[in-house]
Amino acid sequence: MKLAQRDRLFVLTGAGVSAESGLATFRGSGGLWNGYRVEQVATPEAWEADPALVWRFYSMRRREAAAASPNAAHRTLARIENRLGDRFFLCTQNVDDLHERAGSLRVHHMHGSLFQSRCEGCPFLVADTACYESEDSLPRCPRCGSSLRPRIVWFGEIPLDMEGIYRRLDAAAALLVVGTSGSVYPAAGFVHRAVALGIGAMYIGPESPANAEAFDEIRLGPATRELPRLLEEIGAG
Ligand code: BV8
Repeated sequence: MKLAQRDRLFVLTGAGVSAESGLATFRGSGGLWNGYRVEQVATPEAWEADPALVWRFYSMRRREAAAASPNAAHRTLARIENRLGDRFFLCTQNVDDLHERAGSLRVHHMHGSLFQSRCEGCPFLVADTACYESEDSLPRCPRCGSSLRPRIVWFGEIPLDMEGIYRRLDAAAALLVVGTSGSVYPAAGFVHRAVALGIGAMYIGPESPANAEAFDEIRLGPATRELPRLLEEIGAG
């Protein structure tokens, strides 16, 4: 991947960049997500039907993410950002905070953030690391009394700041996609948008993604190996 002096880089990451930190990927666990089926827990319908179950699921994910550490993939992306500054933008599908804990500053969580909760009835939003494991401990909004939910974008909900994402993507000279199966939209469609605009697109991961045909280049391997190699190549060392 060649980046000229003023070129902007747009990076999209998925669950694969956190895999080597020990966090389960959706596909890796055979379509179950930490033992739950996605439609059981990551949809508004699931929340409507059983908020306690959904809070148990996200409480478990909070505990796992808090116990995990960033890996060399997260750290390498932070180094590339350090070198490129404002020419770098990281959009992640992940809801964990490992990119930030590795030093990334310019991170957008398009599917929300595990360590935030928001009110169902008003704009109240709060940083929240708590675990809610029993029916009678479900959190309520301190402002309006409505239920607090995980600040997560579920299936059927619109990802956060799509306008800002597309503005950044359209201004990039290169798109780097790392560790995502390319099965969830609209994230999986970013490469098609990029290529249609003449933006070069590279994928890094151990297996070809579902949208492989759209990429100019695919580097098969774990992100912790391939990203440091890319770092050398683009001279952001
Ligand atoms: C929406 C939060 C409308 C939950 C998540 C076409 C267009 C638009 C929408 C749709 C469409 N077709 C279908 C839809 C609807 C739906 C969808 O895409 N369904 C799929 C199942 C077909 N999309 C939606 O509902 C989205 N909303 O469309 O709104 C709209 C859109 C735009 C504008 C206006 C209106 C909302 C989707 C968000 C759902 N929430 N996350 C939570 O985390 O609890 S999605 C969730 O699943 C993740 O965030 C992630 O995005 C996805 C999992 O995917 P991956 O990250 O790719 O993980 P996966 O396990 O699949 O793959 C892991 C990869 O890592 C593998 O490839 C593996 O090889 C690789 N890997 C493993 N080890 C390593 C590695 N890579 C590197 N290194 C390693 N060591």
